[in-house]
Amino acid sequence: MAKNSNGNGQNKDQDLARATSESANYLTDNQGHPVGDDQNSLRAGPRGPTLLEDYILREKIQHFDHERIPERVVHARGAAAHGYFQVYESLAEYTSAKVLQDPSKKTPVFVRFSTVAGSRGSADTARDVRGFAVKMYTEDGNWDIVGNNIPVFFIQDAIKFPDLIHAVKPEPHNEIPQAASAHDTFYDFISLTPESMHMLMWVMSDRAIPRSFATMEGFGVHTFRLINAQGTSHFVKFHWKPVLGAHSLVWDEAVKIAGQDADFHRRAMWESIEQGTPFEWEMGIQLIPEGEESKYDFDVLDATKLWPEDLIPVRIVGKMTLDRNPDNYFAETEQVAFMTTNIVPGIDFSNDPLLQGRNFSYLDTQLSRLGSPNFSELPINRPLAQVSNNQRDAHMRYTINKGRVSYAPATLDGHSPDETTSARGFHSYPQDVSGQKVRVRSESFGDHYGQARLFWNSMAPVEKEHIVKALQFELSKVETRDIRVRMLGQLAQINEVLAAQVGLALGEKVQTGAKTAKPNGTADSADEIAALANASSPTSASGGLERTSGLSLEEGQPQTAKGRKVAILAAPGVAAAQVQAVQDALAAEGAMAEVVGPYLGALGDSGVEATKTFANSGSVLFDAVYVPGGAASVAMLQKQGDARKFIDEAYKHGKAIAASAEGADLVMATELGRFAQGNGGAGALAEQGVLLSKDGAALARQFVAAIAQHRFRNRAYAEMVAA
Ligand code: HDD
Repeated sequence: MAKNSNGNGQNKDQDLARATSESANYLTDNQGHPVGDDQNSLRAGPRGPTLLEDYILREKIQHFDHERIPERVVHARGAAAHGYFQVYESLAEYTSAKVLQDPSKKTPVFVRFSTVAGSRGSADTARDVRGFAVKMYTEDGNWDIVGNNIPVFFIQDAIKFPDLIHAVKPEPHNEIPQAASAHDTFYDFISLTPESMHMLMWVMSDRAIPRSFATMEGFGVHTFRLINAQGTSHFVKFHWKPVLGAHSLVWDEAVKIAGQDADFHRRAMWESIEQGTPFEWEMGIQLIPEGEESKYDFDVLDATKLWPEDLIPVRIVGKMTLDRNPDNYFAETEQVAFMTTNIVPGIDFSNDPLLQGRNFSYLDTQLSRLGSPNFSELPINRPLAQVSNNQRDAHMRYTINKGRVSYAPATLDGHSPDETTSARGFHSYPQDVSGQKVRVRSESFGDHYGQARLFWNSMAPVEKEHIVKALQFELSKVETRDIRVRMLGQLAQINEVLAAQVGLALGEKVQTGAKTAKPNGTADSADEIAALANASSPTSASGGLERTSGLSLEEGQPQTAKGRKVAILAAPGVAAAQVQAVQDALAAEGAMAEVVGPYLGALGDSGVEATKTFANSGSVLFDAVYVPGGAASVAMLQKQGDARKFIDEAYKHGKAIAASAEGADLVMATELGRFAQGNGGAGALAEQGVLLSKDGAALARQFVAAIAQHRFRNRAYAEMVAA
């Protein structure tokens, strides 16, 4: 077959190297002219006016003036990394997609994580959905799974997307609030949109404040199809399960981190990859054979519904590893263009109306953001597969096509590329389609509360408490009472205990039904309501399940200290051997440690160096705290409010705390220590993940095990400690 090759099959690294201008070892302008002076503009005499002739000045300033491209209208803030995907065993039974067939093949990937509502400069830890966009450079062209860290969406039809986004974005008259859904326009829209209730439950849950990109699940959200070589179709949902388990921040941490380190998530990914610890996920699929979808009481085309894992298990089929940071944020992370239409032969769309609308939106948005249909030629977007067609020209054309044929059919020069009619070519699944042209929502999309209840029922008590607190926070920021009341009405449809608890913080009494009935028909104390909170609500659109696994973050997570970050609190006189011992124990488990001291650098002649200080970091940036012995070090830290607060705050947030030898004195000097005295002291603290011991080696082991538990929810004094 003749080809109009544009060289796209070249090695990607070579292409990238060609695209950089760093090869000259002297300064040039953009035309390659050597520059003799980059410090002074050309002027008429040392004190005279600048000359128009100064092409070097003009080119440099003009390029600068045009440095920004429009930020993404949603998902503006993001960070990305390179890596690869490998399937565990051939899925040829289900799909002819080559990327899912050969376990020996490593398919390069580029993955961008993002928040949705905030602009490019907003904080990483805002309460929000996270984008989880995967681009696989497969041999049959690029495959993008443009997903989120939540498996469902706010709306069922793409025509509502601009409304949803206008409602959640900062309000148009004063551009407040940034990166936050806690405001009137969002809840005005949501309270009038019952189909959003399931997604709202997810966004108010701990899922919306992930601990790290590495501890986030990813979901393709929509139902797609897998098609095998015989043309058999299965409906499929794609999942990414984090190898480290799914973990979240607590709200107080998320708020404080936004101030202490707005780049918390992107920094953690960058540093981990630089240190040689990749981020890893396993790919999972849920399958429903074509024709069997109607046996469920939810519609597989409805993006506000998930497929309960207890009904349709997730089969783990491969692994994705992110192990290389981008070289240049703009060229790669900012210019990467994801599109739901990037699928490969063996995978196909479903009729999900949200997906169908997205299939228009992404190409359109890339034309607007990147300014030319040639965005697909940018190094980060260019497929590794050959590109060969008769499309030509347009702004910023990179390819130099040869020959005179740019049309088909053609005989001249033998140059027109042939279609691939064989199995290799992309062929849409030949689904029967007929019907009237209508603008209607299918009745099968009509249940808006059943799966919201399934989610609520599936939460652990502490997760329910977090959802209630999140809604109390969000709705108390809504200034219009009518909207608040309307939201309580919606919440009552999901679970009246939930609505009543949220209502307490809003000064509203929520009528509760039979289950919570009081003589006056209301529930009016937090304790009374909490006692009822764990009763399950009846569900629908859930395949008959009242609850399902796969939704709670408190269940079934792998226990590992890998990737965790530990603060070692130290001052001059610290026992260096104890610091070393815990550092070794942590490193052996793949956890990281930093010494936090009163100042940077060598701590007296202890041989220990502080890499962080109480001025530039706080406990919220770490997963656990260790206090080594050394009488002088501990005596100094005991006098520092910041050091004591560090421990109290870590305690409040449920993090593992350990202290060896004299280090225990610092723990006992905190507010938590004072509560513990007289209440069982060190023994009672140990059960709560606060480990005080003289035996350094045993302590290090227990500490690592405690970190692996992620959080201790049984902290007796958590509410009392003020930090
Ligand atoms: Fe979208 C970006 C995910 C619905 C229109 N979307 C964008 C990104 C992700 C998602 C991860 C960022 C990609 C990147 O990192 O560059 N979007 C979703 C998911 C949805 C969804 C999981 C529902 C299941 N999106 C959705 C709809 C529309 C869009 C219904 C429009 C009809 N999304 C866009 C967009 C963006 C975008 C405006 C902004 C920048 C971009 O595409 O490249 O076209």
